[in-house]
Amino acid sequence: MNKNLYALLKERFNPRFDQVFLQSPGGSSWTYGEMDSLCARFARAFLDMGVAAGDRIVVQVDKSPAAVAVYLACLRIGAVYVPLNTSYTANEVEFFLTDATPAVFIHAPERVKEYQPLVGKAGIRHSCMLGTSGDVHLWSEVKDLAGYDDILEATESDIAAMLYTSGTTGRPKGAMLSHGNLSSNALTLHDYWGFVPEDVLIHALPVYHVHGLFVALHCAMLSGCRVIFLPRFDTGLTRTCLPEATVMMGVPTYYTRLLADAGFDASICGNMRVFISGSAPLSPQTFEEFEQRIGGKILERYGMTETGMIASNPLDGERIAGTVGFPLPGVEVRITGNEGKILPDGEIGNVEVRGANVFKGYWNRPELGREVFRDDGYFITGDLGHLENGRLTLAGRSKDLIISGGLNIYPGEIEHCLDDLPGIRESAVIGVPHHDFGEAVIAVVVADSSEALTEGQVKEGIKSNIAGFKQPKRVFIVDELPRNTMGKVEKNVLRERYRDVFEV
Ligand code: MCA
Ligand code: AMP
Repeated sequence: MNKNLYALLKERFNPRFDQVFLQSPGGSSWTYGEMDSLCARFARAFLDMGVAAGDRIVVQVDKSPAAVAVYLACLRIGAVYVPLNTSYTANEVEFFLTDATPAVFIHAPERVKEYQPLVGKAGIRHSCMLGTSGDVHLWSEVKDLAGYDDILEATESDIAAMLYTSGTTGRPKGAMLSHGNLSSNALTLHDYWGFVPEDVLIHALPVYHVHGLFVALHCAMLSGCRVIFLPRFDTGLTRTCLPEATVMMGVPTYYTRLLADAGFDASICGNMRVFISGSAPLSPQTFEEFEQRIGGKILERYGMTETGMIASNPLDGERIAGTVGFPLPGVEVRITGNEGKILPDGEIGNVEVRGANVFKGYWNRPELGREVFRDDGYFITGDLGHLENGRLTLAGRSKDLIISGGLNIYPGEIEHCLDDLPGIRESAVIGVPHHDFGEAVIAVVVADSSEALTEGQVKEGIKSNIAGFKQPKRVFIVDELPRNTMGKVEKNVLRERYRDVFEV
């Protein structure tokens, strides 16, 4: 049997071929049948370019129905889909191109000047432009093509997508997710959250991360439901779409922003059956404020790029603030001490996960894969937590990670960038509480004694090298960094010192 994820999705949405799949707030829409046909034409275009199964297609484009069709076309022909955050700079993209060695690179038309030299340097056979509206660039090229209507035979372990996730040290690494990984997680979530064809999902998330691309779209496609496809999260627009919606998925920032809007109240949520939150911790205050205002509880779940979704609060049972619920069916979770010994209920330790959802390893980095897997197949997530009566509660991270507005930022990457700037001797990057993003990045730097350094100079110095969301929102210049007796920078001291920089 064909284990290609697209075969599964298509089998499920087939009875609803004429129904609307993606609907933009402006009124234009794509039915499931139209999306299948566009996907078939992109698939044909890629085959004509010589793309073979297992070849990577790197895609950095704005959110649009065509971006979704490109993803589905990659699945269809067994190519490996590699989406990139649109805010990555050319410097960051160069690394991804060199690492992934794609057969095709698809980018936004506005960035052609920046990317032309990179494409030549990386020796990429085909680069194409894809904008958000029809009839130009790749859209026009596929318009009159005869679609590739087949779906390439794939096994469960064939790689469907590769998503870059930053390492605690060094450069990001590509997590390889197979057709089996994605299918198993999609089926589980679809059933666990009770998706039905009558659902209407508000989709305001970007489509280059697990949350917006896999979790949201796969649940919708398995049920054949309608998706209100917003170009980005906007509080006012989301509010106007709520009355006709039944499900929303978002990062905690979406909910804090909605709650800050006086027009967000129970009267516009009459059809809503569930609000789902994930990617970052949902604060108990937001959970409670939401319950008081709307009369229902946000359903919080927990996942990772490498594993898809791991645990979820129940659809029907009790949802508890500050917990991420029960391990999903088919997903095993255990808590271990530092030597790998399994800890009893209630004790905090490493969260480890095993199941059909867990990724196949890091692209070209087998040694890193070995570090994060136990011999019995459990994956060490880098998150800390405890289990109590089957429920998982997270208690921070052993990995040095900042999550800002649902986006992951590894301090090491920013510190390398800062340390390369003239006038900086050393730096420490930390996350501190932020009223909108949950956590915000700040940098504490030590200047070379001879130089008079300003916050503005430091910010300007790294601007073109790293994506906007990673850039420190404040920079503090100090004489020295606090260190422990081993000489290690005491980031907890810095976090305490700067905890009130932003109004929370
Ligand atoms: C934008 N900016 C940010 C962020 N986003 N700064 C810190 N953290 C952010 N998340 C900065 C920009 O660089 C810019 O800075 C300024 O804010 C305005 O940018 P804009 O794009 O207009 O911001 P926005 O539209 O308000 O976006 C904020 C957002 C967005 C809506 C929270 O970041 C978002 O949709 N986040 C969701 C990310 C997501 O999908 N996460 C799931 C990952 P300047 O003004 O200085 O230029 S998947 C995952 O984590 C796992 C698997 C899971 O469990 O789901
Ligand atoms: P990513 O590397 O983008 O896949 O992000 C995965 C990380 O996001 C996890 O390892 C957690 O640290 C964090 N995360 C995801 N969902 C939650 C949640 N509900 N609560 C707390 N942290 C979360």
